[in-house]
Amino acid sequence: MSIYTPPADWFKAPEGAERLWVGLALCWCIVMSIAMPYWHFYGKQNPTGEAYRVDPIEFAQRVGKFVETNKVGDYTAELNGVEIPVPIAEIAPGGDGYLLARMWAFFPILQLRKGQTYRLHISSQDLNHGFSIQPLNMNFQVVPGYDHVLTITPTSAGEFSIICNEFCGIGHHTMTGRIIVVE
Ligand SMILES: [Cu+2]
Repeated sequence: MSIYTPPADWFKAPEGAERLWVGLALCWCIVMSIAMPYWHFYGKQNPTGEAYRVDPIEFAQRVGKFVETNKVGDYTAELNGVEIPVPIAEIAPGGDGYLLARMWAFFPILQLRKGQTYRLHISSQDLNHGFSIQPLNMNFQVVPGYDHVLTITPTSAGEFSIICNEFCGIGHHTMTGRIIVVE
């Protein structure tokens, strides 16, 4: 209950400049509301992919097995002046490959062939990480307990960096990985 009764004519329809600005804002709201579904269907969006529940330890074991059977070499990564060998694993064309994200690295280095299609399983061993392939505009969340499956077909050869773009602690800025695409 108010302390006094407002006058009966308290509401006045906007007029003049106020009317113009409210009208402009309303038009823009309508444009943006149409743009959202439009961009969903016609914009170059990242695919949502598939996701399955997985136990983080079990996923790490699958990654280990994948690296054991598909290792083709070693890659020398450098961190703070220290050289660290990281295995390179090649995914069989049309097959399944595994990538593990953890504080603060991606494991292993993946090798792919241009024009072949792969199912790439990505998960995290500890906490939420990001999976962003540079310099492409691809960006995904990597959540522990979920096996995120991306169906990918590399269209150009070269070395691509993977960076984590979800802040994941003190070593976040060093969390990088690599995908090698060969002809
Ligand atoms: Cu991370």
